[in-house]
Amino acid sequence: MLKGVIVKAYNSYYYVQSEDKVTMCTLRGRFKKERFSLLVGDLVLYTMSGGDKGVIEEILPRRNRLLRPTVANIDQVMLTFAAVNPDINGVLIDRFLVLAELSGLKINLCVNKIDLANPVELTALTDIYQRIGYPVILLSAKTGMGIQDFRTLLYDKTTVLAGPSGAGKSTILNAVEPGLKLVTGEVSRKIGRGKHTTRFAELLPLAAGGFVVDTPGFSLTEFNNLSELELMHCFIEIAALAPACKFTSCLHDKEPQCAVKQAVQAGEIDRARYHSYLELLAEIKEKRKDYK
Ligand SMILES: Nc1nc2c(ncn2[C@@H]2O[C@H](COP(=O)(O)OP(=O)(O)OP(=O)(O)O)[C@@H](O)[C@H]2O)c(=O)[nH]1
Ligand SMILES: [Mg+2]
Ligand SMILES: [Zn+2]
Repeated sequence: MLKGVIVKAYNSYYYVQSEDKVTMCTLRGRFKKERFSLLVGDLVLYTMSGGDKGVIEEILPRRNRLLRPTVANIDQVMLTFAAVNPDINGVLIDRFLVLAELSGLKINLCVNKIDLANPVELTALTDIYQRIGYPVILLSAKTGMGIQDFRTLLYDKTTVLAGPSGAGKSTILNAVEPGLKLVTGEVSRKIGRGKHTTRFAELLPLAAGGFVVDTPGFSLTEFNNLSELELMHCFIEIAALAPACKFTSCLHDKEPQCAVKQAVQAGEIDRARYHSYLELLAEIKEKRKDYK
């Protein structure tokens, strides 16, 4: 049997890549009921069924899966922002980070369009995240600055680019691998709003080895079904201190003898991050009230 990875699912065919070859595969009958649970990124065993088509015989265990877009077996997420247009800010980063942290995947912070940025202001912001432990990658897809290093980070991995619309995700990927020819700019945005966009993710192969997933930008407004505790765990530097609080149920808001609040006072936890956390905590509480 041959082993490959599903790079695309379309019209009840699965496109399975093995080495440099992509084979259109159907699913063995006994798997049919699992059809909708088979994802792009899944590793499968398949046989050739005559002609150039294949049949998927076995689905190998899945390491992880991202919900948006639904892709399996991802190595890392590049959370991508523009330094300018749309302007980056801490609250925006923090909101996207909450969603990204929920996936449990390794997260890198990419800031694109540094050709337009004020380096001093940008560094002040990115330093906050670097101190927490997020790798920060500065890029300009336009001038090519940082693209070579970025390419190195993608080598032999499956990487998802996610972030606000207009950040330059598709432009970055085109700079990394010109053959991808992804749609960028206003056109991309118009398609994104239309009905006929490919709603399903695709693994795009890199010549050097590895795959990337381009995703359409989305705006973050609400966090559905997120509990206070889940939120807290998405702020990794806050969650790390929580065990030192007096109350095990401490949400680091009004509670006394709170190690997190002490760390904010001492300047060990960034105040702006803490405020983002409180703001989101309040949103969750508010939403709960609405449902009652
Ligand atoms: N100045 C500058 N402009 C850039 C850079 N990278 C991308 N752009 C521009 O930013 C705009 C948006 O780029 P896209 O690559 O379409 O952004 P995206 O993140 O893929 O957006 P969505 O697909 O809507 O999520 C385009 O007009 C690009 O030309 C950069 O490094 N510097
Ligand atoms: Mg795009
Ligand atoms: Zn606390």
